[in-house]
Amino acid sequence: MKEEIFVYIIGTAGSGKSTLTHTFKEWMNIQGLDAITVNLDPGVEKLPYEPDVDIRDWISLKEIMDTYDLGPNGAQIACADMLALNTSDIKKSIESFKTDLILIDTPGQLELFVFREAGKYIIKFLNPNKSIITYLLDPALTKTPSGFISQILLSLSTNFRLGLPQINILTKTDILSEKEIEEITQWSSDPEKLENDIINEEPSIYREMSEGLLELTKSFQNQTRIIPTNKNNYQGIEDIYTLIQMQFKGGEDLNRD
Ligand SMILES: Nc1nc2c(ncn2[C@@H]2O[C@H](COP(=O)(O)OP(=O)(O)OP(=O)(O)O)[C@@H](O)[C@H]2O)c(=O)[nH]1
Ligand SMILES: [Mg+2]
Repeated sequence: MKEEIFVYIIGTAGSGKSTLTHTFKEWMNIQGLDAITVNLDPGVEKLPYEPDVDIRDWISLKEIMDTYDLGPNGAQIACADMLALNTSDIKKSIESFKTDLILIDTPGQLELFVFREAGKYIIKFLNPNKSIITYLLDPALTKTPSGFISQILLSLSTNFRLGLPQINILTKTDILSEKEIEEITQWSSDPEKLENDIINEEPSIYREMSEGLLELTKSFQNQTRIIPTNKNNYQGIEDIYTLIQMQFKGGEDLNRD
């Protein structure tokens, strides 16, 4: 019996979603574990992996732009809404693989999947009870205390909107110094440090605004923990896999081949 756990890989544009999809699948293969990749980005031209299921087989951004005379942003919105019309075919295609882990690479702009109806609809249609979100934090947006809080708020907003178990992941750690990685992971586990550090950041309005926001992030403390990863090795992937296991199987390993 295959597990069919759906892992939705979500993050801001360029945060490393497609790269993590690729690295995660490679790691699963090396471990002798079963997984497939699903590309839900109709506009992507080049992917670092060969998707097993690909939305571009049903929807093409270029075609939508031409047919409806839309610019790239309008066409992305139209495509996101059209995703919902193809869920039945996508589901059939995924089910034909009979696999344990389904790694779903979502469209570039987070709001297309998280805030429009289609994302929620797809999750519900595929399997809401066996779905988990991995939320990617891009170092470029996470390096300062205010950037970190903004990213955590976006992660919480994603969590609130989709209402699923969620794992926060810091991508591209190879472009950060050891000190920066340590600082970001400390902010995620130690709200007092975050509070002290934001006090020193300009503009001073952060001091007034941050109190309520820090309280909010504190109340979601178990969801602010983040796992560092990067594309050059498999750092963090086993931890992500273990957290997925714990969520659905109480920590038991999926069947190895
Ligand atoms: N140095 C470094 N670069 C990375 C890493 N992961 C991704 N990148 C780079 O970041 C850029 C964006 O990566 P993608 O995986 O395409 O990110 P994405 O979130 O799928 O991007 P969109 O779908 O276009 O929003 C690419 O140039 C990647 O090579 C990493 O771990 N380290
Ligand atoms: Mg991508």
